[in-house]
Amino acid sequence: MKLYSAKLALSPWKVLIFIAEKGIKNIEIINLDLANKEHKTDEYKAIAPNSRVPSLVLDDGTTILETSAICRYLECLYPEPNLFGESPMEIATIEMWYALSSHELMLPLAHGFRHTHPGMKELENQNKEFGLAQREVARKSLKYFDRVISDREFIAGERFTYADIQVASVLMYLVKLNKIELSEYENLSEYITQISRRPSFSI
Ligand SMILES: N[C@@H](CCC(=O)N[C@@H](CS)C(=O)NCC(=O)O)C(=O)O
Repeated sequence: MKLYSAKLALSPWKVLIFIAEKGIKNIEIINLDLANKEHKTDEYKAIAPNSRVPSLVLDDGTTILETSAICRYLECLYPEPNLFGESPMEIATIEMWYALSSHELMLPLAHGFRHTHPGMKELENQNKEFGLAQREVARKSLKYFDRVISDREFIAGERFTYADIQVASVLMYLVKLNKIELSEYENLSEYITQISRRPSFSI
């Protein structure tokens, strides 16, 4: 299998964390240079028509796009350690926190960054006003997630799951890029301190 990835890109980083948590060794990592638009070539578009990373190409040439779809596929091939839940309630809880954090935290932070940062001009049809408004939405969500994490070690229950990969990577990657100080959110800061000790997060 081949994983098309990119250095310093959030979505592929989540898959790399997932792979490290599982201890999967047989995936070749191919890094595309997004700044040089290596993801916009005809050759890569034949693999990923949306010109996005990550994409996972199987040995028979089949391609899987989308971070969660790739991780779910790998979870089926490598069930241990389980990261998507075991009981019906646990599966639903992980999915719930994944979806909530995607819509209410990751997207506003991503828009806040992509629509305001000069370095993103080439990749985004920027609307600064929209970006700044999304940043304010993100601040409210950060407050909400700070309260949520105040009484627990992990976002979706008693153990580390895919929902933590989502929330922690988003916080580590996108908060600073929005010129927001994570230290303003005491409980989230503590959560990140703990999660970042996991070896999978140092890749
Ligand atoms: N929903 C997709 C998002 C993938 C995505 O947006 N990847 C970014 C890197 S983090 C990308 O390829 N950006 C290239 C561009 O914007 O042109 C997923 O979860 O895999």
